[in-house]
Amino acid sequence: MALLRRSSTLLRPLSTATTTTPSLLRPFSSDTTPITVETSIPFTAHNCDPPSRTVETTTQELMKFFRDMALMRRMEIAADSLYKAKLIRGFCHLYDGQEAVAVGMEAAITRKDCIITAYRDHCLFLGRGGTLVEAFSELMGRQGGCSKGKGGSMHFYKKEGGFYGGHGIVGAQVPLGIGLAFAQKYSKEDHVTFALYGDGAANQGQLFEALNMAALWDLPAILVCENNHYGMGTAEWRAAKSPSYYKRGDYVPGLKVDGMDAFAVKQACKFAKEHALKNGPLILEMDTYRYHGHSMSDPGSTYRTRDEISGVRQERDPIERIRKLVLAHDLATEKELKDIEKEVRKEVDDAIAQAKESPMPEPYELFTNVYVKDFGLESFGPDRKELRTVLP
Ligand SMILES: Cc1ncc(C[n+]2csc(CCOP(=O)(O)OP(=O)(O)O)c2C)c(N)n1
Ligand SMILES: [Mg+2]
Repeated sequence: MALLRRSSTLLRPLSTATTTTPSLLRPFSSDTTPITVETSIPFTAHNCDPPSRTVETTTQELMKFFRDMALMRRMEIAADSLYKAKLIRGFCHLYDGQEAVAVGMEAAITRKDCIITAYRDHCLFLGRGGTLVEAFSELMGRQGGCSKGKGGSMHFYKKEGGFYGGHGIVGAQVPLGIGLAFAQKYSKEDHVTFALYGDGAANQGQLFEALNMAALWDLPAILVCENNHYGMGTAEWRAAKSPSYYKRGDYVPGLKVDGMDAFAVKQACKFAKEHALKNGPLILEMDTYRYHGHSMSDPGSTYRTRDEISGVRQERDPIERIRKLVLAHDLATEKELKDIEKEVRKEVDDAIAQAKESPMPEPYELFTNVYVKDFGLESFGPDRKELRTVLP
């Protein structure tokens, strides 16, 4: 009963996606005429004034949001099938439902800004400019993967795109993210780091220790709590005395954001970047939801009701929100949107076919990139014949 009572707040009508400027039918790929949209609900702020609900966009951006999220969704559904076909092994955590966080954040920042996250990392990698072929190759443990097939689902990485992983130890990416923000400040760069973590990680001590240092040194760090309301099978209210994660920084300001609304995410991230560069850290709590279970070994239906999942799909789905906006503005027809989804499906299928052609890593790769070269310890050679250890 308690689960049902608490989770009913997850539902919020998609119909609240209102628009304020009328528009005409336009070719969507390049139309940059300004359109104004309003976020689903107002932001709730802690220790700061919230940004406006009114967000500037264009046809081009709306269509990009639709396409990018449709691509991410399709990639995750395909990963589910590949896992069941045993072409992906090991851990695999899917992001479908949470796509608006990835696309909204990207729309507000540049690739010079850093993102670091936990193991639910496939879609964030795509957002940072990673390709589908690199993603599927990594998932299937192939050489063509973004981590040369040696990391798998939890360890996607793209340094040149400002993406620092992909981490399997819950919460450990947050202090690393604060380190990235320290480096940005130290190098006098005008860039920030977004360190993402889940509601399950939000109660860990290391998070508060890192936040304290970030606040002491006014580091350009944004802590993004992706609150999908469950840490594995544990509902947030069973794990946190205060699940108002945007307030948990106490002296650090925070903002609660509808993480199912890409425009709310964009607005919040823009606000957070400006704030962090001027004043230091900030917490963004993204109210979001994952449709899949925690990982591929969790059917995801024992600790929550099917009605809850289908209710969120119907009322708050991030892709459907954009579809509704596009149709309300007559920016594209239903058929054109369906065609985009078809195109995306083909793109995913082609990428999988290409990834399957990529060979498995060579055995000697087992020991490369494990230790920093010439820094204490160096090991290589799977037959151990060449094993060499250098102590400092
Ligand atoms: C230090 C540590 N403890 C426990 C685990 C096992 N574990 C993996 S994910 C997870 C739950 C995390 O939930 P949350 O932070 O809400 O992220 P979500 O999976 O919902 O995105 C746990 C306990 C781990 N990987 N690392
Ligand atoms: Mg969670």
